[in-house]
Amino acid sequence: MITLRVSGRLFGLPDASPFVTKAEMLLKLAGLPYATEIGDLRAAPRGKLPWLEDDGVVVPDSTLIRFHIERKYAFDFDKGLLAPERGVAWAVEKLLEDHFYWAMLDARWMNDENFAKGPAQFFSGVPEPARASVMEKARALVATNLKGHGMGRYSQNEIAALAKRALGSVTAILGDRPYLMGERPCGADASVFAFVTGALCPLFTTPLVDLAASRQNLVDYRDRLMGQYFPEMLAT
Ligand SMILES: N[C@@H](CCC(=O)N[C@@H](CS)C(=O)NCC(=O)O)C(=O)O
Repeated sequence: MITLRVSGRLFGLPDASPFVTKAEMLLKLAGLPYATEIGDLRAAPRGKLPWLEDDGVVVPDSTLIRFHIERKYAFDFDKGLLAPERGVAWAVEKLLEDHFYWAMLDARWMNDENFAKGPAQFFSGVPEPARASVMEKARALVATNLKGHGMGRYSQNEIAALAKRALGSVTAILGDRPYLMGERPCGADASVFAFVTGALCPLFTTPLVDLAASRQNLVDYRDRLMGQYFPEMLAT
């Protein structure tokens, strides 16, 4: 029995966290039956979502979840790809996860209006009067992490320029193919779908939405894969 610990279907997205959406899509790509349950960050093995429980084995981190599926279920997400294609797919995935993600985090957490519409919802269970100070502490930690990563040291214009390059690279590699590397989905499609969908989320006021929306192949890709892997989201 596989249980994926998630943050939940928030902001009109399959999950508030792109890493959770990625992990859920990996399970779908591998054809594994699973259930989802809301995960409490305080119980998270590495303090982050997602994590997976598979017959008593606990696996933190979306990439370690991929490795677990590859190993335990002998599933090759990149079957049919040549070595250079596997290399490009991995590079795109990490461009989005370890670079573009921070631009998205900055837009959602550091902008007051976006924070109020989005991440503030994470704290709705915190009783008053502590809620405001708990939220401020969490935002301060995100600001510190953004500085530690480096993205938080750029101006808003610079972040937008970096995000534009990142999305432009994905657009160019995807071209008019149905999936990142061609006719079949590969492992990196789980990340591409998660991050493109997150970038296009209309709830947030950020240049990322316009940058992603101006790339028609990204919009079509999001719509196509949403219908294929998360059709229930289209009905909501
Ligand atoms: N490398 C991790 C990243 C996961 C991650 O950053 N999750 C965020 C949500 S998008 C999280 O749980 N953040 C909570 C925190 O940092 O306190 C993965 O691939 O799963």
